[in-house]
Amino acid sequence: MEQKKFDGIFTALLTPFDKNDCVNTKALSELVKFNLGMGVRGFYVTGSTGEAFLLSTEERKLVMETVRDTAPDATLIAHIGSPRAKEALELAQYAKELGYDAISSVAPIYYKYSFDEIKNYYYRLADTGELPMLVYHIPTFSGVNLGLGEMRQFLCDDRFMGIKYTSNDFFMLEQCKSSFPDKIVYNGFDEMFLCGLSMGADGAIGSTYNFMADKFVKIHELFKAGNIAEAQKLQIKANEIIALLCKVGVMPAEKEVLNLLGYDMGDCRHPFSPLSDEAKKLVKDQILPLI
Ligand code: MN9
Repeated sequence: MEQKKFDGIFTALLTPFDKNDCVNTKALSELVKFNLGMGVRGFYVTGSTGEAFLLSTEERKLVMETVRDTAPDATLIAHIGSPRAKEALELAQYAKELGYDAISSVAPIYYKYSFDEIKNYYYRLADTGELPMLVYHIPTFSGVNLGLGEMRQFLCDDRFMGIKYTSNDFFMLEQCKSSFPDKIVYNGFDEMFLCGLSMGADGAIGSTYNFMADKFVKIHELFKAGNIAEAQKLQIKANEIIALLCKVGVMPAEKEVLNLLGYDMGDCRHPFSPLSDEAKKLVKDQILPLI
């Protein structure tokens, strides 16, 4: 596996919807181009941030295809995870057909599966997709908290390229990377990117990069150059913005930021609520000036 192709900053793309609640492919292409201009290495497509679990199979395919057509040279990772394993398998195959570089999945959610069942889910996806598999570790959302011993069982397997690591247990992140230095570990919480880097992360996948990837590309460069003081200043600046996004609701607020920047993102899909006028005002008056 080419390590270089997979390191750096990856935007966990938002999915824009039009007035009729359909995927807005024109706005999606524009968002992808804007992100390429900010220096991202590639995209994580139809993940949590892309509202994967609120999209139909056909919509997920449409998003995957639009991103591939707009950014054929970027490194593309398709999140194909689904509580319906059959859907995940179909999407794994589709990612391969489209020429994606890797696939990724959250652990199967809702039912309490045994670790053997979780392993079989991942193995079948990796074998069907015939692409490097990235385990998406996000215990607070998925309710599946794989431990170090379990994670090692994936990392020692040639079919698995690494982990998208969305947890603040940085000891475990370090242990995963130190045990398998050739595997890729992506930091998942943008507000803790610098912590992840200092414990061995190769890069990051995140939602706030949709409109401020340039800051994180810079943090990564500064870190690699050993300029930790400057990297820390930038992380703190980004965190001022992220704290406000959290106050409003991360994804709806991110879409509103982009709406104000001229990208037609619409709202997040029901059961997310549209932003109140008060929340819109906060985004405009407090977040926008910080970007
Ligand atoms: O993909 C994102 N995680 C979730 C990663 O959405 C659960 C992060 O980018 C967060 O949105 C971000 C704000 O907490 O770090």
